[in-house]
Amino acid sequence: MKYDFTAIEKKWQEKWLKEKTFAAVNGDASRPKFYGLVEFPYPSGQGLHVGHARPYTAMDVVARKKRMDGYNVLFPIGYDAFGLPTENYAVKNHIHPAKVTHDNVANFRKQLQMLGYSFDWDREVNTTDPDYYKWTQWIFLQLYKKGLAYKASMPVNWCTSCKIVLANEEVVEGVCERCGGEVIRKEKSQWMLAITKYADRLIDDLDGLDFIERVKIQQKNWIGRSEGTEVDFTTTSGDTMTVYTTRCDTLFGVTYMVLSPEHPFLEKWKDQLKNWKEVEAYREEAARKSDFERSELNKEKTGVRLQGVAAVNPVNNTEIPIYVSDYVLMSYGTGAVMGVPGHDQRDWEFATKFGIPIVEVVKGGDVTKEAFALKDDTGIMVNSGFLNGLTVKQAIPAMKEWVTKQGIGHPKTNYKLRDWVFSRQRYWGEPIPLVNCPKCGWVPLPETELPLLLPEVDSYEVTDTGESPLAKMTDWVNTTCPCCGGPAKRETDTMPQWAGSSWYFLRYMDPHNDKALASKEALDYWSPVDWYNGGMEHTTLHLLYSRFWHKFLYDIGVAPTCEPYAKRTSHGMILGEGGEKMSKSRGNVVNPNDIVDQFGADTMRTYIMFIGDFEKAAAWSTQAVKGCKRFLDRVWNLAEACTDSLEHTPKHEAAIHKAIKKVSDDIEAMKFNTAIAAMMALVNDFYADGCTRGDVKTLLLLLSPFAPHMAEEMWENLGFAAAEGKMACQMPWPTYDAAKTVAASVEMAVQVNGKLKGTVIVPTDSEEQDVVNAALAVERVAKAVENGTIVKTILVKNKLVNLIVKG
Ligand code: ANZ
Ligand code: ZN
Repeated sequence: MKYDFTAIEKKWQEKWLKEKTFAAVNGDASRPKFYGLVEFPYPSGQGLHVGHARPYTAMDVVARKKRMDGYNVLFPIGYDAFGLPTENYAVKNHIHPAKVTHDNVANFRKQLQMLGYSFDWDREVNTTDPDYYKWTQWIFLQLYKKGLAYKASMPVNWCTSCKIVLANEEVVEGVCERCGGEVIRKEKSQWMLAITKYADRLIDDLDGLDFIERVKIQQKNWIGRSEGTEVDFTTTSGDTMTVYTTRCDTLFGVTYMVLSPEHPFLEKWKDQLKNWKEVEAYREEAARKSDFERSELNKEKTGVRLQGVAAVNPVNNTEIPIYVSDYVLMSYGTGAVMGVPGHDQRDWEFATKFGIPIVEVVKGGDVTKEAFALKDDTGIMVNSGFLNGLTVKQAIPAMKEWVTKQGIGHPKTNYKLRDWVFSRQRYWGEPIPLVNCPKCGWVPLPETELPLLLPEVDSYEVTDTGESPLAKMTDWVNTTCPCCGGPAKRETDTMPQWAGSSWYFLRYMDPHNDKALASKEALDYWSPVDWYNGGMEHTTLHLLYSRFWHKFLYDIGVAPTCEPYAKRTSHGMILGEGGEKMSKSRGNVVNPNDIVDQFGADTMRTYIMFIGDFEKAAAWSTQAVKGCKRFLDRVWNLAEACTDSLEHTPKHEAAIHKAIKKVSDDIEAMKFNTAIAAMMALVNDFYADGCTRGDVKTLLLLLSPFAPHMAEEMWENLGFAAAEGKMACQMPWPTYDAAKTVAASVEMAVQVNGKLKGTVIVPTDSEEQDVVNAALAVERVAKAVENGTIVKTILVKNKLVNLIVKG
């Protein structure tokens, strides 16, 4: 019989869909639950990418095995469909973004089904569906009501080409992540979410989670908790200038101060500053740079010394100059720093350029050549009054205590994490359900009025003032205040794309609920997600945002657990043939449709799991795809090669039990490639020594998570479906007998003085003397030792014996 993968795959996909084979059952108490999650795709016009296929196939393999292990498995999928690419495409082609989304989703769905993923298709979600975004808006209102959503005038990143405000994370190396355009800073009133209030919990709660270490580290670094001190310096203007430092031990080494160009003191000191014009020009120059450019370590330091105001170092009452310089950011700490050129390299460069004295306060380096910044805190304090002789480690708390007692400072924790800029001046996002009333201020819409639908507009272009296209919809904008009934205006900004993906995993638990984002029963039953696999690129944004929303939902009694995901793993990228990133411009993009047409979905799935270590990047190889196809062809032909017996071939018994153990363990550990290698080896054994229908039966069960269509077809053809009354995917996962995983006998290499002389078959785990006796029975070995004496025997158990012969 020919392996007609096209017909076979279509047949089983239709059956699974029709029979809802992979439906998860809410509330089933008879089985343990398993919730496996993959990051839902953005339905772009390009369609599904092989980069999706890797994580999706992996979790599909896990989900299929878990079902066979007896779990009630929730393995859902949906579409993260709001966002800029669709909107930009809609603008360009004059098609409504909803239509674009609909078509792209239809294409994605088809492709996902074509790959045979065992998703529960009745739980599909789409973030642009009003029944879905109703709850995104509802969560936003709860955040607002708890004071965690607030409006602030912020210096924001403004992409001059997209004409849109970008979140910090959308600015990559100083340019717009989306279009590569120039990013400048602009003041704009924005909706903000107070994620920083959750910073400590977002760090501390990582301890209890089974996240791969590099994910934990990245999250911690992104949040960037820093334990330091705020210290007040008096100034000759009578103001108190507060700085943030992690090194208060170096206070005796402070020889100047720096304000960031946006610091409000500059404006305030306008009249006292003799060189205001110069300062003003410097500020304008700085405004044109991004924070990224400004904080680049190697850049030439610039700045202006303030003429007319100075500061006083509180530890020695010395007057020191104040500068304005763009290496100090307004968005961190207090926007002001104390300059310690002896021990901070940026300060050293600045002081050297401006001729500021450099004082050594920690012994060990040569501060005339560079700043002495020890990585550890064992350095000894010098030139530092009451700190002299202490180590840095001792001096920090001592100085902290001193400034606190003097009433000029206190311990302070800072974070790199900023509150989340939540407004977008765009059309294709969730409308923010708030109304601005001249009398009542910001008023939330009553929850009964949700969803607040996105109105139809004629053009989706942003206005050049940077306002959302919704601002042009005066009929929609002008409304009545839900509070006083007077005339009021709707918010015209929409939510960022991160909103819908911050809680979608909860909606899957109960996707059609119109009373709540999900019922309490569903949330209690399925929470938390047992295993979430996704890309490393989502570690700091999506993963952090969704943990934040989930913690908030936990705090208000909606979510039953304080963390959404028990386990997080991450896959490596799929690179093009030749190891470069896949891209249109390189012309090396592999389209899953082509692979499926040519080789079938089962080959595509097997190959993408076989491609290499799951956590590492791997390059596409058409040659290796063909190799996987050959493997499946060989499996297919076993149906005709096998004998009718349902017993395992005695010779294969150990190999089969070993393979079951290997494939079982490897799937749990995401070592899919070695699981497949084990099955390939088993198939080789079957061909070498013949096999039974019983041997093939076990193989099909092991193979079914990887190549499910072929497995079902052969299962049926070999009569197992009829005999068991079940599809392979509904069978219990095969079990192994640990004792049987050990073969009764092994073949060992025999060497004499390191040279291979032959092999012997001995009982597994044989002792040295038994192996030597068996070896000496081999003619070539006997000859080689004939004229000497064995002075030493080297035994590598079950592998090799080496006889050292002299004489
Ligand atoms: C004096 C000092 C001496 C510092 C020394 C460091 C080494 P982290 O660890 O990242 O929190 N700093 C504070 N606010 C700043 C701002 N708005 N822009 C640029 N730099 C700022 O870094 C804290 C250190 O970064 C602070 O400690 C301060 O320099 C600087 F030997 O104060 B330090
Ligand atoms: Zn009102």
